[in-house]
Amino acid sequence: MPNATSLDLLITLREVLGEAHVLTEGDLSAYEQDWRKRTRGKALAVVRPGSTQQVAEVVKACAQAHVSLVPQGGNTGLVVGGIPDATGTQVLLSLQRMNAVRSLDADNLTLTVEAGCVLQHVQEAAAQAGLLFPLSLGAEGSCTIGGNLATNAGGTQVLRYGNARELCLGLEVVTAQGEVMHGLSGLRKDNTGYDLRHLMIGSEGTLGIITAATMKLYPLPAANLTAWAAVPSVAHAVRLLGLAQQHLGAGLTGFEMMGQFALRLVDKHYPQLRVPLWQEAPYCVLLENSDYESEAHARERFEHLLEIALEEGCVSDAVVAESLGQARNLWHIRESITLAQAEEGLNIKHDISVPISVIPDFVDATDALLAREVAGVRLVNFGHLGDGNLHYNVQAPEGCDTAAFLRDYEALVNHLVYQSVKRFGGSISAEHGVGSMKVGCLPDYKDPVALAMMRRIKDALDPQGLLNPGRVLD
Ligand code: FAD
Ligand code: 2HG
Ligand code: ZN
Repeated sequence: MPNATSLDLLITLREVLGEAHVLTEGDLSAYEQDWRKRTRGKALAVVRPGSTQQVAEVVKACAQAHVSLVPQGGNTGLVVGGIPDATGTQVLLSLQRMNAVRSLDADNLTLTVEAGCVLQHVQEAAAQAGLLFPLSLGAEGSCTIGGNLATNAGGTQVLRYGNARELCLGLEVVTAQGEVMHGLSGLRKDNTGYDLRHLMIGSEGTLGIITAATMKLYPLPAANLTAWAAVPSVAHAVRLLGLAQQHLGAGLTGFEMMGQFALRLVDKHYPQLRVPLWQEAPYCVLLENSDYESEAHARERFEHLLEIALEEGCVSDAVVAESLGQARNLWHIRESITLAQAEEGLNIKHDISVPISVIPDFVDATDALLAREVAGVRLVNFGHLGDGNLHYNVQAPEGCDTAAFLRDYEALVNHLVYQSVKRFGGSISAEHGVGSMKVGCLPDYKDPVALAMMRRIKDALDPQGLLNPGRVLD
């Protein structure tokens, strides 16, 4: 039951946004439940501002009432960072109505979009101008550019174009005090002090609310070549990566590795996708080359690489996509692993990174450790090998009660995997962020001085602790 202050706040929010955009009743599960259906929160209200000015007024009203705010884009985050907690006291601020493309500057190769713009629409706006916006991930049909920046999303083209961070030139941000920071610069060089853009990117809604961004565009490549290769081991996949880098140079755009069990789940739940070669090898690799030279020349080089890899034995078999449609199907298979895992049941996710050179040893050691400590565990190992970033995921033993498995084993599995990551010099989160799922164990794996600096930054920018409390820092 909202108290008097909350009721006053709701009145103010309705004055600012209009009745229709302050939701307190009906089915709010799209905003209150996380994508993995692991947690359900309860908001005091879901507010849907339509402009930066409205966001600023909402933040000011909440700050005055000492009510905390949770920013949300497409709600596809995987670490329970963008839904309200269960208290019914937080305001869920959805950016979805702020979805305009503000401008495109073809000469400057930049695009300025509002935070709630769906990633796929950003890609389409670039394509309509004959340009490329390269950020690409499985959730692109519903995640937003604001969410991508708030989580510093990676995806499948990081090898060549970098994370969301590398693609961002400027931000417009509403601060915890409700001021607007106007930083929508299309400048590639600007050394006038601290780069606050980089503080906001990856801050998961805890330092400010991103309302718009200026992003980099690229010329469209003339040729894209995609291959799917069966490899005898993780070590062979790493060797193939080295060969691909040597032969394709900067043209190597994506390099994804997928374990046999991950592909078996796709085959089981989506047989119509016809997963190639998955029964032939413990791992498959999906690699892409994009080039500005002619298709024929690029294809010659790509096929030469695969011949060498076959000769050297680091590939046992391979198929090359003959058309854009075939290439899209191969990527679709890769991007269906997350959904196939969800179909199979609740699971434990990891988005760890280790130096590429130690990935084979990391996988061998961690596979053995988990097999010994958690009988029957099924490993769904796949991810962005080219970036040293694996989704070293864990599915409950066949036929067991998944909720009971998570209750009894999730903490142990996380501990074993994270300790292994630490031994191999890695990070416990390379992609999805900390959210509320990893907040408790961050102090065990983050440098204490860095963590203390993070706390001081949070205190300085959000002294009331109103922006997404309990996420990233507890
Ligand atoms: P939300 O889920 O709404 O929010 C995520 C976080 O950002 C929350 O902490 C939220 O408070 C904050 N936030 C959202 N918008 C704003 C804003 N405007 N200002 C400040 N804070 C904000 N991630 C990857 O990195 N790589 C992948 O390849 C990848 N693949 C995925 C595939 C699937 C099928 C799914 C479901 C998720 C995947 N993700 C991946 C995870 C996820 O991080 C991304 O989907 C995306 O970046 C989240 O965007 P969103 O708009 O849905 O954000
Ligand atoms: C991907 O790379 C995403 O497909 C999701 O980051 C990973 O489901 C996952 O664990
Ligand atoms: Zn990923």
